[in-house]
Amino acid sequence: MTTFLSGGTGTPKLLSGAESVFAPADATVVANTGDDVELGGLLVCPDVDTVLFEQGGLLDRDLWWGIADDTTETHDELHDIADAAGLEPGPRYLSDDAQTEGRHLARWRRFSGVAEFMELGDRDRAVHVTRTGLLDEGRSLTEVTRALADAFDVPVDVVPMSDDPVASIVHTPADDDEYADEMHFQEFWVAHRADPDVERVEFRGADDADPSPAALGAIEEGPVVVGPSNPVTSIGPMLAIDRLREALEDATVVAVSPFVEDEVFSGPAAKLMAAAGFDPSTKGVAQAYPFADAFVLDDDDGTDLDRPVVRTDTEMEDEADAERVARAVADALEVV
Ligand code: FO1
Ligand code: CA
Repeated sequence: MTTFLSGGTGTPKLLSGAESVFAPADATVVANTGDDVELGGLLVCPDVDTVLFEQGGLLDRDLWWGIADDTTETHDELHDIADAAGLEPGPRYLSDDAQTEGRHLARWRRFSGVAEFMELGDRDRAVHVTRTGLLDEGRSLTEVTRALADAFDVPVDVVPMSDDPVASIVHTPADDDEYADEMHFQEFWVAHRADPDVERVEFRGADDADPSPAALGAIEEGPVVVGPSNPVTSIGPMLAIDRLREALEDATVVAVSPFVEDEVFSGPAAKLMAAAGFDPSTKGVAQAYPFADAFVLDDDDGTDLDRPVVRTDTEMEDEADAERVARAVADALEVV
């Protein structure tokens, strides 16, 4: 067995070429759910879905989210209606009063669907309708994720880090008048293109969240591969759940740095790392993962670490690149 911890891009990319190195039938992918939002009554789980769509062969590989060649008829109509009715475009948070109790519902990740601020493709939306409906019927997010994996013939076991809601909340400086003092990660990333200054990142709900039994079991069984994901917003939510972090401390763990020294391959990692008190570099990744037993670094990355290192070209453009990085991960597992 091998357990992969995944965010939205780096680890799904690694998995795209890993099957000759790590047999899919023996792989469990624990997906971050700190990015999840409820939008227009639908629970959207971006990181879970990127793994499902990549492994199911339907991912949009230009964006690394959503379904390839999806249409946006419903999304466009939502905007046309809002425009015609003179309704302000989103993000539109729902009021406290609008909250209904439900296991997948939590006010701080609930957005109105009016002028939907994230683009949901039509086929993608069908996934969210199915997921939300099954949750409303009383199934856990783990069960629902496995049902969706079956639907898309996904060969790996994909499980959410928790069945309980956790939300990555970005705090901005109080003296900055341009933006609200706190916002959901998706508002920071999609609506504001990572422009706000970040003071800290909070994983709201993590103190009360249990690990999903499947995620905890897979980490305990190990070994664990932390893919080249954002240590703060992709892996941070998992580390904020005490029992997951403790299980990682006891596991054999290899981590792939998403940096080449202080250059990051994609996304807002550097800014978020600095806000979380880590060096925005490979050195900071090692600080963020004190439980990691070895690292895979790019061969242009000369960072001197206190743990074993395997080097390869970690830039992944295609499946052959991903296979090369997967082999380096397997080599790193040999030396720990
Ligand atoms: N990212 C965007 O930049 N703009 C979008 O409109 C958008 C919509 C969206 C819908 C479903 C989904 O699963 C992901 C979506 N993403 C969008 C990606 C997402 O914001 C992030 O890249 C991940 O949460 C980071 O892992
Ligand atoms: Ca390189």
